[in-house]
Amino acid sequence: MDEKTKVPEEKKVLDETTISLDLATQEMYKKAAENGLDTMWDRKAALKTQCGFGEQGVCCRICQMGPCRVSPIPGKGVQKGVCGATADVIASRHYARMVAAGTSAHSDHGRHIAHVLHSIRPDGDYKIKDEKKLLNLAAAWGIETEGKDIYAIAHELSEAALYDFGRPFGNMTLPTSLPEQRKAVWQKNKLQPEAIDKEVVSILHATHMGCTADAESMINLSMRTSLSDGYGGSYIGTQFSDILFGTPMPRELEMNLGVIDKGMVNIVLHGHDPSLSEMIVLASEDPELKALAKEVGSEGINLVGVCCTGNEVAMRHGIKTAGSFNQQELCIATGAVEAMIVDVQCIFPALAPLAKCFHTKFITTSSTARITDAMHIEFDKDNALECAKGIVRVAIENYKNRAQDKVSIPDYKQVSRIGYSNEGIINQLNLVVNSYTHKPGTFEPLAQCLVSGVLRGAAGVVGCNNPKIKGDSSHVTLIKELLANDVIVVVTGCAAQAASKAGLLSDDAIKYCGEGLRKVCELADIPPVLHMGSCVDNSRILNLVGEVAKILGLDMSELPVVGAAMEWMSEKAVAIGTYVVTSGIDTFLGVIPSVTGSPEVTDILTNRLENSVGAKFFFETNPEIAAEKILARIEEKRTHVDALNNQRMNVPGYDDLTPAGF
Ligand code: SF4
Ligand code: MSK
Repeated sequence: MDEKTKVPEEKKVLDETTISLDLATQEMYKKAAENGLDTMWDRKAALKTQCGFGEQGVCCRICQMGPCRVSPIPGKGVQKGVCGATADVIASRHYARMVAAGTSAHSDHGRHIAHVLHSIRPDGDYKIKDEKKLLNLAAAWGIETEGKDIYAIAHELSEAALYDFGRPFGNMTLPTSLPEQRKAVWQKNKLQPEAIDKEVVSILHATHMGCTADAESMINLSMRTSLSDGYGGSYIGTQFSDILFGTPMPRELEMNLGVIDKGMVNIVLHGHDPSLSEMIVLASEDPELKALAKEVGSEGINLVGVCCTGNEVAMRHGIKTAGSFNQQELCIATGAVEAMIVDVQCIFPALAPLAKCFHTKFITTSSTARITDAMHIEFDKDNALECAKGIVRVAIENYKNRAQDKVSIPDYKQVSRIGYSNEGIINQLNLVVNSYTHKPGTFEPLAQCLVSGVLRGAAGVVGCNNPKIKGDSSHVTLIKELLANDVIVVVTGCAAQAASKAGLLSDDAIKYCGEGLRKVCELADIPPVLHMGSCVDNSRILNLVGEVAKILGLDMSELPVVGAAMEWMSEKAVAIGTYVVTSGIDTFLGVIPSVTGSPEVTDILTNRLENSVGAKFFFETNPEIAAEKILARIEEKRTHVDALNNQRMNVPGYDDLTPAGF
């Protein structure tokens, strides 16, 4: 066993029931730990007490006069760094840098997809799968499409979007779903993003030693930068992926570690960028490779996903999901994985030494995420399918090296309904359109359910797992409380996988719902928790909220909707939370961000932002209390839709104005 992977002898195996709600995770952790393997929970425990200064955001190492650790208590201890930066300056700069890194990750992903769109040709590996979306987006970017070849339009669109990354003048293109009232709020507060790369560069400049030293200005810059993620990089990543790989539609599949198949060549896809995983999916269907898988003695090729790549291929192809962020190591620990293929983001460096304890090939494919001790096969988008076939071949040929006596796969998998892109949701809503709405193909029925109060509100529960919290428990507890109170829930990222494992993406979950939500689910034939995709697909949620606000003539901040990231860990989550709040949607964080050493920054985020953008952050680690606060906030925000409902009730023929069945 690799020395780097061994659990030190004096370290004891943790009580598995404390690490995760999920039984498959508990079982696999226990086996891994008993076999001397080291996983995220063991490493978290080994850190013992984590650094309090870092935790509160008051340690600065921005220049080499530091690091400077200042006191988080006003008036007590050292109050300033060498340059005179206070806790407020240090914590706000730290926050801004998290937003910059998160925005960079999503936006670089979006840029890569835009480059793939630019490279397509009729005889190439990548094709146009959603022509309608291509034309709609081309119109939004002001591109003339009449009489033009579809590939020429795609190239023009990708160039226009790539221009928005470095636009030298003016402002980047914003989605058409954005209500005018929201744009006005941004204009008033100088929050309109100029260009995606420019925002990241500018905020890094502003956080450089000797620049912005004012917490409020720093948070404002953070908001502007985050918008270039949600409405720029992530939006491009999602929409252009739909053009290239297809817009997801509802489907059923199985999730959890039990989808790893003892008799097959198991290939785990992990990361975020679908341009790689799409080609691996195609390669795994290649007749020659399928035959090779049989020749080596297996029953075939079993592709499974993890984290957001898992979400991408699940939503578009029904590829089973083996797990979320906190199960990445456990996949390898089953001993049945021939290859784990990764691209970018959320990939533990620990996977490389862990893979060496088994026969697993841990294959990195991107120069953005090279990892020591991994096998590296650079993915070439211009020779994509051949490259993907080569990677799949490595996995198949590795099957013979599997030690069957090391194989242990927890027998847990959950059937889930997924694939609720905005278009997928609208298709379902068409089932409840009646004579009043007359608008099939819109979110009108959903908007009217919110107005009538059949649904009290809607919540986006998103984000990661974090070993500071018993895995999945906060996501699941919060979601169940919301369902019981007629709040419909949409999920993305690892929160979606948590919901899936807990059976919440199924019709069976209707048993957790209040009366109104139950009716909506039955009529629209949907589960009460809708899987909308990966982390970049939070941009789908922004579009959904924007469209509903436009239908009702309201600002996004006037809708009874909230966001929640109860187990977040990533800088991307900070960018997401910031653009959600800047969009006018309250956001609940179940892991406290590293800003509490500054009362000023904490006050801005959890209080004062409401004055400028109509929403704020709530820091609440207890999911039950978070649910209570969310419900109270939703009722507060219902004032605007209640007013619309009162107007509606005074309209003659009111009875006809209710969506069918309500
Ligand atoms: Fe210390 Fe100021 Fe340098 Fe930060 S920027 S490390 S507070 S001297
Ligand atoms: S993968 S960012 S752990 S949601 Fe998008 Fe999951 Fe969070 Fe990574």
